Amino acid sequence: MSSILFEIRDQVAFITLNRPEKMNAFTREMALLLQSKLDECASLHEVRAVFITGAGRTFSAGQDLAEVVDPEGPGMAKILSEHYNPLVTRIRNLPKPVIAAVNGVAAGAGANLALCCDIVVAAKSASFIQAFSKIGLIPDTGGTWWLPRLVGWQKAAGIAFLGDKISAENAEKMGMLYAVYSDEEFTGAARALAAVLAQMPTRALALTKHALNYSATNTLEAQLQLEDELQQKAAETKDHAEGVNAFLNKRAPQFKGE
Ligand code: T3D
Repeated sequence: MSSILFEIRDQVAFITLNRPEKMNAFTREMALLLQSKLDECASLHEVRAVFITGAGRTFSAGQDLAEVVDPEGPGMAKILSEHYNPLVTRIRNLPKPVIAAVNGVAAGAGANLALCCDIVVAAKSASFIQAFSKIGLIPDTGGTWWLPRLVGWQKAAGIAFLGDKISAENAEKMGMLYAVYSDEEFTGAARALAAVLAQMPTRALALTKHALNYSATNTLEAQLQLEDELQQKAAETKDHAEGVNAFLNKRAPQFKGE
């Protein structure tokens, strides 16, 4: 069975991290396969939203620690530069919305991979653990970048230093998540969200994502300039014309992602 399951349905690419017996911990093979699936999502016109979840009771326990101590393994330098860093940049640069549907524990690189997605939703029983400090490491996979931006400096430091388990409800209260659903509703609600996003004006969402990426480091003046440039591009899309036409004719828009 593949460590990454991949299926396209109704213009949504469903990606499932699939090593449930090892809490979907990442090996090199799995990280590289996920990278290639994200590339496929970027290039396929029929994919208009990406949905990442975990098989079984966990989202992901992060790096496979058995691989870390394997003398034949990739070693720390490759684990970050060839596995997780390219995953984060692929997700941030993918010109389509990426949803992390956190079904259970998300630990270490698994937690931060979820947090770098555009929209993070979680089941009520899910949790987030910056497990790094427990094994003498620092948060990676963008954790030191995302956490202070999402939850503020104090909470970020506490969560990163202590490595304690943050429930989905507390994570939502802190601003780490878009929504938490009951365990019963979770799969349906998360998929419904992906279905809605896949019918939206994909290019405008991609341009919005681009603007949000830059907002973290831009000055206000630079961001206003960027919005100006990106809005010109959005205004040239067929979906913009369709949206305006649908509004004026009092009908629902039919966006094509063009
Ligand atoms: O060098 C580097 O490491 C650089 C890269 C760093 C990136 C990182 O992600 S560092 C952080 C790595 N992750 C962790 O430290 C988390 C370790 N796992 C846990 O803390 C717990 O397993 C969980 C909280 C995720 C779940 O706990 P629980 O009690 O529900 O399950 P469990 O019994 O601990 O685990 C079930 C199985 O999964 C077990 O295997 P076994 O004994 O049944 O054969 C366990 O060993 C395995 N497993 C869980 N996490 C990992 C793992 N195997 C390898 N690597 C793991 N990360």
